[in-house]
Amino acid sequence: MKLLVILIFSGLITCCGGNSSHSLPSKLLLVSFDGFRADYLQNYEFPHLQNFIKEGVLVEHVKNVFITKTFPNHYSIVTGLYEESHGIVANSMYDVITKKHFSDFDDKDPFWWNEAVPIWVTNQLQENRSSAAAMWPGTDVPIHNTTPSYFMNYSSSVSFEERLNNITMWLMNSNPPVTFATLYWEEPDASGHKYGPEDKENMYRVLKEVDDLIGELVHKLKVLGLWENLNVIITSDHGMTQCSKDKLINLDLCIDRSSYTLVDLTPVAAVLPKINTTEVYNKLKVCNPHMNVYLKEDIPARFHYQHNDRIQPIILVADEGWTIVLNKSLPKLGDHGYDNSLSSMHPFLAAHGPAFHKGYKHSTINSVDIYPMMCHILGLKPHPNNGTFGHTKCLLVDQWCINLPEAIGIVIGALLVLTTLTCLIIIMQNRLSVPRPFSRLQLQEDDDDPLIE
Ligand SMILES: *[C@@H]1O[C@H](CO)[C@@H](O)[C@H](O)[C@H]1NC(C)=O
Ligand SMILES: *[C@@H]1O[C@H](CO)[C@@H](O)[C@H](O)[C@H]1NC(C)=O
Ligand SMILES: *[C@@H]1O[C@H](CO)[C@@H](O)[C@H](O)[C@H]1NC(C)=O
Ligand SMILES: *[C@@H]1O[C@H](CO)[C@@H](O)[C@H](O)[C@H]1NC(C)=O
Ligand SMILES: *[C@@H]1O[C@H](CO)[C@@H](O)[C@H](O)[C@H]1NC(C)=O
Ligand SMILES: *[C@@H]1O[C@H](CO)[C@@H](O)[C@H](O)[C@H]1NC(C)=O
Ligand SMILES: CC(=O)N[C@H]1CO[C@H](CO)[C@@H](O)[C@@H]1O
Ligand SMILES: [Zn+2]
Repeated sequence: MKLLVILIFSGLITCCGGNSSHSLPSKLLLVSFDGFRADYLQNYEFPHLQNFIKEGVLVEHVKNVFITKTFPNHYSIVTGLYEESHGIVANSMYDVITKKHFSDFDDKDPFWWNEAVPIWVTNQLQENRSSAAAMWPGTDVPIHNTTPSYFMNYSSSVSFEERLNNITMWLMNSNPPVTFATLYWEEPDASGHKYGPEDKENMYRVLKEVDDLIGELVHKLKVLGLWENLNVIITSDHGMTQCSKDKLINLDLCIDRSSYTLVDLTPVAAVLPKINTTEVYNKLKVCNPHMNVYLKEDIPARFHYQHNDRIQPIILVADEGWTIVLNKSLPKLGDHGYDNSLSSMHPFLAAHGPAFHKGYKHSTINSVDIYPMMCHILGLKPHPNNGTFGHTKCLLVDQWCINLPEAIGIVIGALLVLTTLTCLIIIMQNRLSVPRPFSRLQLQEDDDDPLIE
């Protein structure tokens, strides 16, 4: 009895007293290692990343968005939107109405980005908060007239150390405080393209370098005293698959180049016919069995890749590992961009910090679910999006979650217990109802239990 009272009392004290930790604004650092295929984690060693996961959470597969390319997927992570809804539908785009072009080297016109509001902009519109970016597609563009308060112009020649130094400096010394920050790194994507993911020897070396960078990141955060209070998400935009010179689809064998404009090439080609769409479609349709050809209106709904002017009238989707070319040899040994239901296209997600459980593993979420989770951590009201907050509840300490297998287990368990009890009661009643001539009242025992005094 006394023990119970003490327990209840201490519970009241812990939940109603000491709210100092809640008054600090939550901070979040979002890190992307481009092209980090989910199963690299199973097939290679990552001592530093595994340590990070041991004290945090891991989502083994993140189902990303179609097309599984870099710019579109990075924008989906920070907006929670499918590509047709955020407007960055490829790394290379053409807008028929304005005749504007977009490419990864010419991406600074806000026109392309303004169909959505990325989280760093929303974060900054809240009182006394700023955002910082050590690169991330779109962070050097004034989207809705707003860049992060602190950012770098994109340049692949800035070292990881410099990106890390500057982003941590901004996280520490800024006023108003930086509560949302991004960090982007080009590997293992660049090497994945160059060697192909099946080149174990080279990928081993490259992935060890990536793991060492994660080690540097954690070390730096610890040295600066940021580690305990900062939430850190490490994820990626897409995976990588092996390509081959024997898996080429040469469009020149099927159709004259003069009859269409090619806005994007492989593995998803965006085709803008010059005169007769039906004619171009009919020729491409029979071009190669390892390529699906869709009129815009027939693109499968599961791709969520249709309702945007920047999606061209015909798209060609190569089968996994196949490369679309214009009478050329194989350009790269590894590629991505394919169907987002292929597990080779999926990245992973790991997270650590006060918002996350410790030592929890989860099988899968969608990349669009990351946005509502980040908004929750930062206390921001999310813009309308395609993610589901409920999918990430199990990762978060302040949420009550129960996953499906557990729920089924509990229901079955409860049913078993109920059935057993019912049977026991029936048996007991049957026994009691047998007349017992010599039964008499039992003396009531003193129920004062000395143990709980
Ligand atoms: C913003 O923060 C600064 C410094 O922390 C403080 O002086 C100022 O009053 C704050 N402004 C608002 C509107 O909260
Ligand atoms: C990083 O910070 C240093 C020191 O403030 C500055 O000189 C440098 O230009 C910054 N680097 C980038 C890429 O912005
Ligand atoms: C980015 O580049 C633009 C144009 O080259 C320049 O005006 C601007 O100062 C640069 N911003 C930063 C943060 O380096
Ligand atoms: C492909 O290119 C070669 C020369 O590089 C040329 O001889 C050949 O005709 C071309 N084939 C097609 C189908 O355009
Ligand atoms: C387009 O091509 C198809 C098939 O070749 C043909 O039947 C149709 O008449 C053409 N339409 C126009 C507008 O030229
Ligand atoms: C995705 O979210 C946007 C914004 O709420 C909405 O307009 C769009 O219809 C959604 N897409 C799907 C497939 O639900
Ligand atoms: C017990 C305690 O620390 N209470 C604090 C909770 O937070 C409010 C506002 O941040 C403070 O005013 C209380 O003193
Ligand atoms: Zn790439």
